[in-house]
Amino acid sequence: MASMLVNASSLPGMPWEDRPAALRSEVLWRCSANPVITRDQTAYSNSIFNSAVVPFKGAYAGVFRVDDTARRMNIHCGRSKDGVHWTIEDKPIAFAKASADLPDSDYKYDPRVVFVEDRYWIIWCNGYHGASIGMGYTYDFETFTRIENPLMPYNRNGVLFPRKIRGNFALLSRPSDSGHTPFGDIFYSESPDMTYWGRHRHVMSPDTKHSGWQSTKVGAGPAPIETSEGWLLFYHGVLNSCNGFVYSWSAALLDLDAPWKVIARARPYLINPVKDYECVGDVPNVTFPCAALTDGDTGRVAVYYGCADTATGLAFGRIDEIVDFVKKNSIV
Ligand code: BMA
Repeated sequence: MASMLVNASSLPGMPWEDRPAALRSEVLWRCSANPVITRDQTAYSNSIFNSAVVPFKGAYAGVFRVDDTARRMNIHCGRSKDGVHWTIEDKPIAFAKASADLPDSDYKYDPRVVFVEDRYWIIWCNGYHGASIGMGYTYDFETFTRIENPLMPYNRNGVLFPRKIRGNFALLSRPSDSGHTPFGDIFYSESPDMTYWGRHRHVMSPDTKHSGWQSTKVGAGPAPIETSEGWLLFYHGVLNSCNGFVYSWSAALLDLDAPWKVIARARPYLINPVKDYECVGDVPNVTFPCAALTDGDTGRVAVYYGCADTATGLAFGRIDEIVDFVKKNSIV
């Protein structure tokens, strides 16, 4: 039986293009309008990439990584009617602090947005004595509240699951160093209250044996997508070439009740930097997924990914075909 989305809403108007006939064997294909978000779309932006979007009130809202022309990293709110054309605010999000003694952020980047229970949670890489994970929420994309950093430095790629697991909020993250981190495994943690995190479990390491593209480090991308075959996790993998890091991405399936158990994990990448806008920019050869939209009726998925740390692209696919690809090409 074909794999199906579970707990997925209908999203008939989500961004979509059919697979071009010339790309018969590609599991994911790029939007013809890529990059859909360009570097100078706000007044003072140097680049807009590695950003997160969600369906919101019949349209779309998002939190965008915007590096400004002083090369300060911050996150901005944006809105779109169709998920492709975006209006992004010129100023960064002004978070209210949930408690007066919450330390300031030195910077914010690589946001994810995930609706869990009653609100939209925002997770980002937060500057606090180096790279750390930051956390906040909004109900309406008008006012935003920041809560305690869930984990100690150094860490990046914090990604929430869209529902509680074993009665707890569940988070993926990737402990790191404070520089460009030549290593990186994905870990899983749980919290009863979004403040105290524990029950840490290892999920996956880089793979040096079967697939070069993910041989240096791996990190979770968009929020895991619930399917009948397990949590579908898009994740990025990094290869260390003679010219520096190359960021590609692919997918894995995690156990629904014990998501630290990897059921299947693809050997080949799904998207690798090949287009000009993925290979040329502030950091060449980077594709970095941070958000996905799905339609529960058709099984369509649209993934937003950063391109060369400069702009944002969209790729399309079908959940059943992606799950099949991961299972047929699994290294687990
Ligand atoms: C990572 C993060 C990402 C970035 C990537 C490639 O460490 O900084 O934001 O896309 O490097 O430069």
